[in-house]
Amino acid sequence: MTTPIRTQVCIIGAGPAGLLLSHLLHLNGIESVVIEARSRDYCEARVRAGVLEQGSVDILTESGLGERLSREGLRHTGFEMHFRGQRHRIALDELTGGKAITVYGQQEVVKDLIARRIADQGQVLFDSSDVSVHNVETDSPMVRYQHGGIAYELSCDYLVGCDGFHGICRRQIPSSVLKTYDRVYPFSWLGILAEAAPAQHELIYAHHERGFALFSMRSPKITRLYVQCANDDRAENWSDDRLWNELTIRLGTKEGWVPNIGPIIQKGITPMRSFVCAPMRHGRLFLAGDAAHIVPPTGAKGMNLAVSDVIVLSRAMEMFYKRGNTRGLERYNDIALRRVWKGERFSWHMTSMLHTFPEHDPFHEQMQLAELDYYTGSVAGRTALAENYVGLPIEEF
Ligand code: FAS
Ligand code: PHB
Repeated sequence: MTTPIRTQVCIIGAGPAGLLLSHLLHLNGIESVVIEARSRDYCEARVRAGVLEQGSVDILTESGLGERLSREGLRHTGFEMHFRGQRHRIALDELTGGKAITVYGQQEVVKDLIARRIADQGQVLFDSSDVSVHNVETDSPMVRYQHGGIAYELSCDYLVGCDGFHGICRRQIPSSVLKTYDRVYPFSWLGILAEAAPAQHELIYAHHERGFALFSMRSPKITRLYVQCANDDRAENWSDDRLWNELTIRLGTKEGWVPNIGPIIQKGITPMRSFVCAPMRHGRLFLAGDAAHIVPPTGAKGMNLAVSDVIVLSRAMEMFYKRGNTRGLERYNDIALRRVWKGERFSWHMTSMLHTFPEHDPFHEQMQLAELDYYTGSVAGRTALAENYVGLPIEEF
């Protein structure tokens, strides 16, 4: 016995993409239901991205989610690149007419979005199971799922797959239609959270002959750090001493800057991948966020590309529901994909420039150092880095 129900937009996945889409649709009077496999606690506890582009900060602020973000987020007007033991600052605000990035953990964004959806009586169905997708090529897609021990059949006008890289929605696009682009890198990142006051207030991306390292932070008391490691490496292979020794060598400068050391409270390994699927629409199914694309985190683009997909899609749905105009829905795939590919390019470029590759010979390393010299040594080069890092503009329909 299944209970038939209906909504305007069904969203699968309560990560940043699904939650933000539901919130923006609500503000435009469009009804949605979010179906999420995991618990609320699980979704709020996932430690992932840390950097918000200017456009992500703007949409959260403009849509009423800026209070804690402005109070607890760390606004950065620059970041540093270290190589040959020297530091090079990229002055984001000077190079982009005042834009910046904000360090604010993805889990904080998710907490703010969930709290607001609940406050607005939004339907976010955590702990859903047996989720399946049907009829996406008709004008009434349908989702079957179990929630609270009851089986439901949810019909909708549009279905949006915000279910991440391992979700079910991408698979609804026939293999005769779907094209995928995939690059798995020959290394991973070992990330740690440490109870240590950040030794400086801006992020550092470091190229070193021993491998890449990244210095970031979560608060005035918590430092976030990453080291490049082998794909088959494991967090337990890295003692605290080995980690701090490696981080100090790779991030340290000739003038003596080193990160502060403290108790490590979280360790985890993240593989590195570039992935895109096209199209991001099939029939009445749309894909947004990691369901459609993955980037190596070197460019801090993952969550931000999910946000920009959702900004475009929410504008398209507003155009349809308020004015009966389908132009935005028809243009979503082209506009979203064009910005995704530019995010993929920047993430691939930062990854290629900063990491050691097993197949690299001395010539490759000189090319990396020449790239780093060029991009930090000229206004044109620094501007190219800065405008990508703060986030490229989103096209209008
Ligand atoms: P998400 O994966 O966040 O959310 C998808 C949701 O769908 C999940 O809650 C999942 O439970 C749910 N779901 C899946 N299948 C379902 C089903 N069948 N039914 C119902 N629900 C289903 N990005 C950065 O910018 N910087 C970083 O440092 C960074 N680090 C990362 C580290 C890790 C380990 C990972 C995995 C990703 C990292 N990312 C990083 C990228 C990450 O932030 C993503 O870009 C971001 O989570 C994308 O958000 P969503 O598209 O909403 O997908
Ligand atoms: C983080 O703070 O987790 C972070 C910052 C910048 C990146 C990736 C991760 O490029």
